[in-house]
Amino acid sequence: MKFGIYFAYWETEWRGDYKAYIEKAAKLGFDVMELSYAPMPGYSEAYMQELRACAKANGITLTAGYGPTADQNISSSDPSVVANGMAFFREMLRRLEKMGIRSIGGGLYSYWPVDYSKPIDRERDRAIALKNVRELGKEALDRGVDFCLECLNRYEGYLLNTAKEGVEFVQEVDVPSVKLLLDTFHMNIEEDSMPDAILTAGPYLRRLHTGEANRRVPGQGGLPWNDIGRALRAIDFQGDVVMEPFVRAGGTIGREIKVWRQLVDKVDEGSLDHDALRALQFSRFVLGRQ
Ligand SMILES: [Mn+2]
Repeated sequence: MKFGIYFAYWETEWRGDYKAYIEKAAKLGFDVMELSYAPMPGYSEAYMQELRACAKANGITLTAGYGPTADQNISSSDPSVVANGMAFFREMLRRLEKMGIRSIGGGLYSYWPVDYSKPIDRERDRAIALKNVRELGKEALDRGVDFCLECLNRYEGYLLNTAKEGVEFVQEVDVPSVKLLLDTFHMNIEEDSMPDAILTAGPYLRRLHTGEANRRVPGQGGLPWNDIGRALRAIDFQGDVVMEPFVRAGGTIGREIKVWRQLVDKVDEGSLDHDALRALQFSRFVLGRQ
């Protein structure tokens, strides 16, 4: 089990000084730094190499997350939207390989946040997503990238809400690079039992996002972390446990994640770093027993 954190914890926009975050992750003792893919289409080839070298020099594994926009939706019934999305993802896979990022996760099979003012045709969209995820999964396999489908709560997604639905989908896709990303925040809304969901995901689980029910850092709320840890050890989880706390209101992140109030007393960098370090120590002990 490797332990990481999502850079967005410190930010209110989906971008930042990624080299500084890699150095911060190393300094705090993390194994993994998760970055948003959002700014990466604009990176030069030279900068992508620099990012890769920076991670290597700091002993940090990079992972990436992304929420496709409505015009990148590969489950759309509009073929021109799908064509745009497929081209976007092909370029993404090329860039990830270049940066040495071996794992991309999120609601990659749909778009985010979903506009629920429009009608939803779940079966139709699922079939379209299945075909296109399979095609991209083969390309991801060639690039050495794992394509991790995140199961999202009902308010943020409608195709994969539970681990069981995720496993059924991934089994139908049947390409080894296509795996699952579970997130304790979403599981807390959708699953009967978090440990059972982890056992259900079993070998398909590649990444686990962690955070309390209100998205504070692990250890500052009431989720069943001991049971979650037992389940991870029962499936011999070798993937990445990435905490994904959101505690700051404001900006695009505050609006899209719906953080309407500051969830901690202090959000200065030192206080956030301190909470992250405590949560890392808690996670290594309770989940990884290291
Ligand atoms: Mn997540």
